[in-house]
Amino acid sequence: MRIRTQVGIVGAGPAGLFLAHLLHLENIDSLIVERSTQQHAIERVRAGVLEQATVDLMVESGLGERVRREGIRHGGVHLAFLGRRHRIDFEDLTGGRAITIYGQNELIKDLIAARGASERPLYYEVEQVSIAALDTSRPRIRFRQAEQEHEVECDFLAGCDGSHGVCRTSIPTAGLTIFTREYPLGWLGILARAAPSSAELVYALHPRGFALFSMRSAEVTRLYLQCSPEEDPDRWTGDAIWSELEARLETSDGWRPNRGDILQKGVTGMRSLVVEPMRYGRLFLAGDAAHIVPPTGAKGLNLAVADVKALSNALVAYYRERRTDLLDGYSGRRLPRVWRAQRFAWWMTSLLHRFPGGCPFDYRRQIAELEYLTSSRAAMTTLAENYVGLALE
Ligand code: RFL
Ligand code: PHB
Repeated sequence: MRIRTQVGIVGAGPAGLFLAHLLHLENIDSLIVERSTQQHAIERVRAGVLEQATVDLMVESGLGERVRREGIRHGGVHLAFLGRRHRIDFEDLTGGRAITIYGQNELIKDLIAARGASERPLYYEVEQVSIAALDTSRPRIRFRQAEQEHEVECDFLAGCDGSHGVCRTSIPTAGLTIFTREYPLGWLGILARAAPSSAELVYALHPRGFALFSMRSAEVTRLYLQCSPEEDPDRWTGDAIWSELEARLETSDGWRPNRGDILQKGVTGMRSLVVEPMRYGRLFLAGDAAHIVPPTGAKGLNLAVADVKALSNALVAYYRERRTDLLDGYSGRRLPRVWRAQRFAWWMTSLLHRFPGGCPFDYRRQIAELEYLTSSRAAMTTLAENYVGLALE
């Protein structure tokens, strides 16, 4: 079947769905193709920290109802080392800015509901997705669904298909430069039915490695342990996970996470990647398709939302006034902000993990940095400003 749309979007993660939503509000048509099932897209456990600007955009674009009711506002985080917790007060250090705990799956549910209400097309479980004619004025998406071949003729393509998608790899190698860095680190993450024992997140550096205490609600905690990127999560019993989390997180005042049933567990590897430019012809990359950050700075989802806000502004200027300057400037404006987040995520990762092959010197240096970070207002402000994030364009 041949289909025509204005913006063809590959991937229905936060980037693809949010872009489609912003375009719909401006009466711009789009079509989204998604490889996985709707259920898988909703259930995948990933990010939990929304920057203020992300929440503000949800509210401004009519998606604010549930996040305002169910999101948990946090005015700071704790850094734990040498058995003590130190609070970094974001609100005080950044003139009232904060973060909000709201699971990525909740955002996805809100966006799917908005897409449904728009009555514009969203195809799940598509196969053999390919994109073509990127450097013409009629780029295309081809895919199969339910034994049927489809070809979508578009004005523009948005590559929102994450870190393993087809859009980035469809760009001729001469058309882009990829900057990448692998870390010899992984996170074993669990979701547990246990009331959070701390009101705010705890990032810990322990001689045995990094650990993070986070949450999703008043009943559910989310915790992570540094491990090898090749770690098999099934090798870990529930008891072993809790003992290791307690060993790394417990502080000398007796604070520790509450134990509970483990609802989900998984291992994530860590990588930094930036694609330059974030555009090829009429294909625009956004979110994890354009850049991957290690999760320590909680930036990935927020960067994806900031990208699609900038991209939707540029597309609106094109359709309203036939202006192409914002489209031409999209990559150039986004990349400095992407690199700023990339630097922050790299720094948080280096500060808080024990690297394989690292030596006692490294650990002492990390402790010295943490001591400085938690005692100097200037240093705390640097962390706070970057963690709560920049205002959107
Ligand atoms: P996504 O979410 O990966 O969505 C891409 C979608 O594209 C689909 N797809 C295809 N569809 C059609 N055809 C193809 N050929 C396709 N190939 C792929 C996929 O099925 C998928 O549905 O990318 P997007 O939209 O750019 O969003 C990025 C975020 O998901 C990601 O950056 C965050 O989850 C990163 N992240 C965090 N970010 C934060 O801002 N705060 C956090 O607290 C945070 N914690 C995390 C995280 C990521 C984690 N993992 C698992 C990597 C914690 C973890 C553990
Ligand atoms: C999470 O709650 O999943 C989370 C929080 C902070 C991070 C990464 C993930 O840095």
